[in-house]
Amino acid sequence: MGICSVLVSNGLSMSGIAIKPRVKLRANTERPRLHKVILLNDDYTPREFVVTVLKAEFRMNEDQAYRVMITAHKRGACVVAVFAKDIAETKATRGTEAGRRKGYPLQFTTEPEE
Ligand code: TYC
Repeated sequence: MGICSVLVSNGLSMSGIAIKPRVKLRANTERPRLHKVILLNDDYTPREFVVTVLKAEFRMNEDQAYRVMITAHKRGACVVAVFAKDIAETKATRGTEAGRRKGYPLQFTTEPEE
């Protein structure tokens, strides 16, 4: 057999002759995108309960939580905060479940930032 072109871990071919990689590797410099946690309005969840959940899950004080709640109430939705994807998803799930446990349709969603 002639020179084998299979790459092995030391960057040499099986015959021990150095071979040029076929593809250019992309520099791994892109940071993972942050994800927004978004609070959605509904007609049933009590305002004070929304404030309580925001304080508990997002470490907000009363004023911050009230402002986010009232913005979602008036506009339909409000960005609560941004996190790494897995943290955003966990927080959104926990917030939604807190409402569900009380029988409320409260919902938090996530979406990637640009
Ligand atoms: N709209 C609700 C009410 O009038 C209160 C509310 C605010 C619910 C924000 C959800 O994300 C929300 N009781």
